[in-house]
Amino acid sequence: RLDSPPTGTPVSSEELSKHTTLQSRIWVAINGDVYDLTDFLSLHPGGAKIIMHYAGKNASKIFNKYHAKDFFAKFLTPESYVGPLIDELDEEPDITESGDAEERKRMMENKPPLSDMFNLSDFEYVAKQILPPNAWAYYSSAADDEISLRENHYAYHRIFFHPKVLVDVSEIDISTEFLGEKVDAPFYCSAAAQARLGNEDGELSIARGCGDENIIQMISSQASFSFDEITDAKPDGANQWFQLYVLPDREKAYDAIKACEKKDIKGIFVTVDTALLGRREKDLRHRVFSTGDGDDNEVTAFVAENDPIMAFKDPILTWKDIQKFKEATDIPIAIKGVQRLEDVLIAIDNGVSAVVLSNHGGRQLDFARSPVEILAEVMPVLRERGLDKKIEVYVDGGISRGSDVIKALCLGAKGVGLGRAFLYANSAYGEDGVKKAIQLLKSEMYLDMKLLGVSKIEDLTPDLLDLRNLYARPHLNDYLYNQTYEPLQSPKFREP
Ligand code: 173
Repeated sequence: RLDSPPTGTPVSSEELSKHTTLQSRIWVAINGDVYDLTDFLSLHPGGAKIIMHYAGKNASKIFNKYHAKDFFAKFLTPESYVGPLIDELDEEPDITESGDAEERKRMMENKPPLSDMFNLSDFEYVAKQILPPNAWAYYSSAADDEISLRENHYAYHRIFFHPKVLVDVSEIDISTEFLGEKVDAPFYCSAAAQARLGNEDGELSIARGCGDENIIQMISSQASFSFDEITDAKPDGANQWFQLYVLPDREKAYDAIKACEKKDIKGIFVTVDTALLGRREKDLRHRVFSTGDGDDNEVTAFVAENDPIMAFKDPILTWKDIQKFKEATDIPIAIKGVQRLEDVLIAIDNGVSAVVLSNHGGRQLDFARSPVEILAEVMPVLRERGLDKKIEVYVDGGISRGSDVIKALCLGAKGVGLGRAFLYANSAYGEDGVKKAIQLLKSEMYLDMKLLGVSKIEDLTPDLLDLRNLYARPHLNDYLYNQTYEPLQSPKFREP
């Protein structure tokens, strides 16, 4: 059951089945309770259509796959609780399920042992084979032509090293501090929604794996387990951050901040790049579902509505809100999704503790620049103005090697976040996979620091990098366009 108000009017399944239109209101049964989701339709990140599909029915199966039991408290108003369902009603099938489950099970049983994982891309490869198609589509997709997704990754390849020689590198220490907390390596698990799509234990096994390796887990606002379940899953002494999506109902944000205080969260990362969800077409194509009127040929895609009110996040979130959040708590407030120097300067003026230079893993505005490129622009200005100690600057997106982490740190980042890498490691191997992924990244860093002639994090400096090609962005293939483009023809010779 969800954490809902205790009272309400009992509802029969017959009564429930009458509420399938906007006029009669949209009622849905979830885990034995009935909710009026009419006002929530336009706020649902997965679109209104899927809710309409389950109107008047028992949606528990699909709901429980995507949402946690604190969903009611986090996203709905008390008025949306109708009451308990008084009779048994079969759960409707989950219409997002697709692909060959038997084949996936076989692949899962025969997957390579963890000892065969040599780098983070190996986890991605295995995850791609074993994930249900909808989960792979959701995790891997990015906005539009996925230019930013790929640019995030490739940008690191345009930076080379200037290693030092003949320095004592007998002891390497890659530990550092994030917002005042000791961490064993300068990277963290960034927030990503719906970890349970790929693994039954979802965010819980990520919490355990990160905690054991003393790496911070940033908990998603859209996690598939409740905030309490995830904070309770972390081992003693481990630290967590919280990623906050601010909804039009501001009270929910303050409730979340209070919950963070109770659970000793060490940083609140307000995400500011998501006034509307980006269009991730691989994902949208996979969300095609049967309308179920006995006609399986009729398929509809529930596309992120173009309707301006289809705003999951609040489009009028401003710096004033950030000030208020700061006043409401002693937990450090950070801004996630900053994409220009000017905004870093405003963040400093507003006294925020940290910014994450991020384009949301390429999932929001396509052609947003790669965070590492922005970092290279931002840090020299902060240093020149004596502001570089006033704020912690993090980057996320495109990181897959220890050398990527080192490059970002040389430029002046405090740390880097990885999102998909953790989803993939967790989907394929659970907690052990999460730990192995962290260990691989740590050991890559350890080795690369030795070869770079640097023994501790503070000694990673910009002079160790060759940045000459950083801005020489290569052309990234537009696959969709190229598939249909008909090349121009050269002049033809006459047949002899
Ligand atoms: O990137 C995402 O998919 C994301 O940020 C999100 C937002 C709302 C609900 C689920 C995921």
